[in-house]
Amino acid sequence: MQRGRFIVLEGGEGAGKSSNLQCLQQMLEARGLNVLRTREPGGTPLGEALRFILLDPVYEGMELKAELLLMFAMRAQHVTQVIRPALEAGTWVISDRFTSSSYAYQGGGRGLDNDAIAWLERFVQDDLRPDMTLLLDTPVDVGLARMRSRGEPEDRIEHEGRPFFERVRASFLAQVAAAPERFIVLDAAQPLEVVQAAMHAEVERFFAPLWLT
Ligand code: T5A
Repeated sequence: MQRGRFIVLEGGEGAGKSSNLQCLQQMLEARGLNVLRTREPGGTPLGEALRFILLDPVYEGMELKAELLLMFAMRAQHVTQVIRPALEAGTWVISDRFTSSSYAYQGGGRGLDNDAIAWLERFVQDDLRPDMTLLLDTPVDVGLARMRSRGEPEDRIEHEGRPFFERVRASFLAQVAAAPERFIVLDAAQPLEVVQAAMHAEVERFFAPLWLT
């Protein structure tokens, strides 16, 4: 049986990850593939419990290293319980965020050491890396305006100010510059139908050799 593929959607707040993940799922299922949709923080019962803690404003002032370690504790469970078994069973896994978010938020946003994040990445994931990461890139103001237009209370991380989110965006773009072969960047400030059409075309192109086998 052919191993499944692992696709991750990344981006800042309000970039449109959830909106585009649904479209991606439909596109892959239309090809007859089994698709598992998941998210981080979350993805398992333990991960969802940790998500609640990570995002609850009651934990304002959480130690930055504690935040990073909770992200990787969540990920350890997610990788072992959900992602690896699904890929080995031939299922395609599509995730709303993964380790690039740790580099962007805890590394770029919080200023933690990227070498420490890289060590945790190897410790928790061994050789598991996404086959493809779609970065939905928007100017920070666009994403924050979309997020706020939903009128929902802000979570602990959404409370951060604009400079924090500028650092997050800069980190995502630096990750792309360092490993362009691993990322597809989509201009997510465009209307949703335009973003989805671009995503569709990029995924078709990226996996074209696979569709032919
Ligand atoms: N985090 C996560 C870390 O700090 N480290 C880590 O390692 C990980 C994994 C939760 C938080 O955790 C942090 C990052 C986050 O702060 P989350 O649940 O993914 O992660 O949180 P958000 O990014 O805040 O999720 P959002 O739901 O806000 O953003 P989405 O999913 O990117 O956006 P979406 O699809 O819900 O769209 C937002 C709004 O915009 C509209 C949608 O209709 C919706 O109303 N929209 C568009 N409007 C116009 N044009 C478009 N192209 C649009 N696309 C979407």
